[in-house]
Amino acid sequence: MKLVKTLQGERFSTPPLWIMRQAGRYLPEYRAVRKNADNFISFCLDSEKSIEVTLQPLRRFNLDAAIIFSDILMIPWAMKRDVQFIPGTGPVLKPLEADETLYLPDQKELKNLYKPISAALKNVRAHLDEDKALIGFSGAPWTLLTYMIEGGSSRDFAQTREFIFKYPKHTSQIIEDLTEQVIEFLSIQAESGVNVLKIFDSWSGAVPEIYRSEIILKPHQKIISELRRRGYTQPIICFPKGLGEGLIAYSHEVDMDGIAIDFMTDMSWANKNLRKDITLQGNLDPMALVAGGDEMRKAVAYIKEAVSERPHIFNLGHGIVPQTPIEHVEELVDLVKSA
Ligand code: 1CP
Repeated sequence: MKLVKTLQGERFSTPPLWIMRQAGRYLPEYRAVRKNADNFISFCLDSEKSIEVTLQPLRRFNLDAAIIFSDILMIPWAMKRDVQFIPGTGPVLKPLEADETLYLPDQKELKNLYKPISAALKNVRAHLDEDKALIGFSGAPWTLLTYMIEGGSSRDFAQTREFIFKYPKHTSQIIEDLTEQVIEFLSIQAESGVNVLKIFDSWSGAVPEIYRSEIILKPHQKIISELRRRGYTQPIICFPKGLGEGLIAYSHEVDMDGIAIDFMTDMSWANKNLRKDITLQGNLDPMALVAGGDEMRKAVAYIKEAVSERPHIFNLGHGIVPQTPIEHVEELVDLVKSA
C-alpha cells in the first residue's frame, strides 16, 4: 500500500492521493443515498449505507485510500450528548454546563455502540483492492469539546474559550475523559482492520497559547502512546488545523507518522520547519479545486515542489466542499498521478 509505505518514510515520484471528506455531498451518488437516510447518526450507524458511500469515491477516482464514512461526533453521541444534524444548520448538541457530570461509556458499552462501524470497516476492508488503504478516524479531544460546549458549530469558539479560562482544572479533567474515549474509539477501529488512523483536531487554532500543551500536544501524544502500548502498529496521521507556528513544538512533542498541513500554512515553510522524519500530507486549498484549471495547476505545482525531497501524501488542506465540480477532481487526480 503506497499510503502506508509513504507514512513509513518511503518517497514515491507520484505521491499517494486521497481527499479529505471524499465521501460527501459533491457526489450525486452520495446525495442519492443520503436522501433515503432518516437522520445523520442512523446513517452513520447503517453499515450497509456506510460501506456503500465509503466505496463510492474509489469507484470514480484512482485514489489510494478509502476513509470510513462516519463522523467525529459519534463520540459525543456515545456520551449521550443528544447529537442531531439539522438540515441547513449542521450539528446540534445538548450544551455542556460547567457543573454537569459527564456520562462516560465503558469499553464494553462502546464496543456494542460502535458495532455497526466495526462491521462496516471489516466489510470495506474485504472489498478494497489490496493496494488501497482503509483509514479510520476520530475527532481530537479539543475539537470534540468545542461541539459539546457550543452545542454545535461555531465561528470563534467564544464559549469554549471562556470555559477554559474560567475552569482550567475542570477543562483538564474533561480533556482527559475525552482522551480516553478517543483511545477506545480508535482501538475499536484498529481492531477492525483499518490500515491508517487519523486524528482530526479541526479547531486547534482556537486554543489559547498557554493551554496548547495541556489541551492539544499532551492529549495527542497520550492517544498515540496508548495505542502503541496496546500493540496497534498502524501509522497515525494528525491534523492539528490552524496551529500555525505552534506546529514546530507539535512536531517535536507528538510522535505521529504523518502530519496533515492545512491550506493556511505554507507547505514550503512546513517542509523546512517540521521534524524531517514525518511524512507531510496536504495541502491544496479546497477552493483551488472548485476553481480548477490553470490556477489549480499552479497551486499543485507549488506543493509538489515544496515537498520534492520528503515523503508526501497529496490531499486538500481541508475538506472538499459540496460545490466542487466532479471534473475538477478528475483533473486533479490525473495531475497528481502524472509525474
Ligand atoms: O448531510 C450531510 O451529508 C452532511 C455532511 C457530512 C459528511 C459527509 C457530515 C456532517 N459528516 C460527514 C462525514 C465525515 N465527517 C467524514 C467521513 C467521510 C469522508 O471524509 O469522506 C469525516 C472524516 C468527517 C469528519 C468531521 N466531521 C470533522 C473533521 C474534519 C473537518 O472537516 O474538519 C468535523 C469537524 C465534523 C463535524 C461535522 N460533520 C458534519 C458537519 C456538517 C459537521 C460540522 C462542521 C463544522 O462545524 O464546520
